[in-house]
Amino acid sequence: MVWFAARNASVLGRLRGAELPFFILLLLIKLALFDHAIHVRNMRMGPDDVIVAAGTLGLLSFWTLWLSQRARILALIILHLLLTCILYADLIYFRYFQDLISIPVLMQAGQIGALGESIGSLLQARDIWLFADWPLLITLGIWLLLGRQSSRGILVQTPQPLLHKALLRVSLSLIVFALSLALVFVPIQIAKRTWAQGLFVGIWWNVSLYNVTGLFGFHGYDAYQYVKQELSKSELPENQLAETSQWLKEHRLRTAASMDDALFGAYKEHNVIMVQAEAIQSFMIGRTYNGQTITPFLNELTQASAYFPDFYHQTAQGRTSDADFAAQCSMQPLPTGSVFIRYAQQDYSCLPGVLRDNGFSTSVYHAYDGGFWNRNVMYHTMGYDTYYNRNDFLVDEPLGWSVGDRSFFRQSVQKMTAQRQPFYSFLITLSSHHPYSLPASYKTLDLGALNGTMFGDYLQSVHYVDQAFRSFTDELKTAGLWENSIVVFYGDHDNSIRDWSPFETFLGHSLSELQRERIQRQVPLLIHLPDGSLAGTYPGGGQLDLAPTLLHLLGIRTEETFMLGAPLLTAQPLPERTVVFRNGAFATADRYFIPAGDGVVEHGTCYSLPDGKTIDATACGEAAVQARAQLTHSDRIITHNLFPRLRER
Ligand code: GP9
Ligand code: MN
Repeated sequence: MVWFAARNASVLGRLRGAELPFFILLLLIKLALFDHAIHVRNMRMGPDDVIVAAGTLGLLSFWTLWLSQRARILALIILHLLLTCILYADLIYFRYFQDLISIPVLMQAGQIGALGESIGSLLQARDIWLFADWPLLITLGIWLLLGRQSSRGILVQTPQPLLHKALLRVSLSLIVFALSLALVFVPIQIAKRTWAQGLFVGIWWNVSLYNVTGLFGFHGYDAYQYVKQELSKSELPENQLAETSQWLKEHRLRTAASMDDALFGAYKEHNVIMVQAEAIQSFMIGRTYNGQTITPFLNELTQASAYFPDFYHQTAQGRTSDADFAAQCSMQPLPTGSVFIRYAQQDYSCLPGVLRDNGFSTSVYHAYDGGFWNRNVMYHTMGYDTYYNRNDFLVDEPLGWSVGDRSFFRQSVQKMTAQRQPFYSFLITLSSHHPYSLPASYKTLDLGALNGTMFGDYLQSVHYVDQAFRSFTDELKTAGLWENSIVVFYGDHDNSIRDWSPFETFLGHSLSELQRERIQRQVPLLIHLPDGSLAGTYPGGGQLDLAPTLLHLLGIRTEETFMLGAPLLTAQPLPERTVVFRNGAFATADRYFIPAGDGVVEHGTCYSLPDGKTIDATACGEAAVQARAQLTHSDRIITHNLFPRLRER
């Protein structure tokens, strides 16, 4: 033993200074193993990522250079064990949630708890490689701890005076710190200016951040964001709270439907099945091109449903997640980023939570990675009992990002039949996602000049979704759910195709600026009521109106909910509605307003509808001020989490 200690001590003595690079190298290998194990599409650890990762490890460990060699080795061993544990926890979490552990996740006990039953299936034999070095490192650590006397002489054998030694250590650590900082920030800055523009502003997925910052960089950034948000959580001053509370009261008076309305509670305790369809716009509903009907089933269903041809999406940078938030919570999305990511832990009153409080079982279905758009966290906050994500679907029809919508719908109905009734089921489709590339066998339309273009592929995808939706309704009928459910179908946002010439080819005429603006904003909305009643065409409406519409039909009061929209189906018509867009634009039945870049109302463009003529901006002035107020107060309520304080008032 003495021989072993002395021999090893002398080896360590000779390796003086090599322990830090060795620590970094070992962890780089583990990070590469981690990257390989999570295997994210289109993301592989490249040379840039290795540089950033080495830099982060340098930042995590530079301070050990202040210590004596013995203490330093011990500190590095402990750090190494700790980082391996974090890395492994992330790996297990990723296998289940397709996401990385963030601080909000740690705060939601239920999230990690969900792993409980499946933990066995998440552990894999090859993970042993992550721990292969542990026996050696732990033995070395124990030996260093126990072998104090024998090792001290060899390891800390330095003739220099104390001050000189301290100066040397501090300077060396500063050099390592500065170098590590450069290794982290230079590649990230380059990425931010080139291919990852806007990444830190509009984060849509922790994994995309990881792709640039590396694993420990991600955790560092996540902790920084969390602390920053906590520190900036100033209480909104009482006078501003009173102002928002007052605005909310007046807004409700303007928009609330009467509880005495004949449709209030007309469909009490019916199931609600709501489908948010990826990138489905309104312009091709009811249209044919080259003798082909794009959406035969939706066209048919418009006849049997309450159909809103002028319905608008109200999304911003958060895209699908904004549509989801607007529809479920009836609040405005944020000007930058997504509410799902930035404020996933506020005390919202959204449709699923309200329905759950009223005895409904609530579930959400989306066959993609659970962590995308931070859904794991947000769906818990919103009040869903169950979130069925990609893990819960069999990919028996591989298509695009995941399983095809047809199979997604079929498997969702199977799950739905097991739900306790009344239930609320929210389904988010995916097959018609940009860039709309489908296998040849799925392209069943002959679109002439548009064949092979992205716009043509978009129409093919929409046609596929239309057919998938038909089979969904057939399956609902077979399962006996069609007759006792309100079925809602709406589009989440536009198709991101910015070249207008194929739109004009398809529609057969050129498009004015206003027509383009409206085409880009209009998504279809169909509400099918169990008995097919209220079928017909209705004006206006936006995504913020969806939750209030359903609550009205189900006979659930909305005063406590902070919902900013208004019911679309009422027996007594409501006063005129303004659909407010995130950039301050708005639409009413007879006006459409596009604000100027400088935000001055008079500099904006006011159109009259339906003729589309430009009129004096003052004709839109009052509604433009109201629109801005809605955005300001919605932001205030979300960012300051005013829900509990407003409820108390
Ligand atoms: C992925 C899907 C797409 O889960 O919701 O989101 P998008 O890119 O449309 O915002
Ligand atoms: Mn989308």
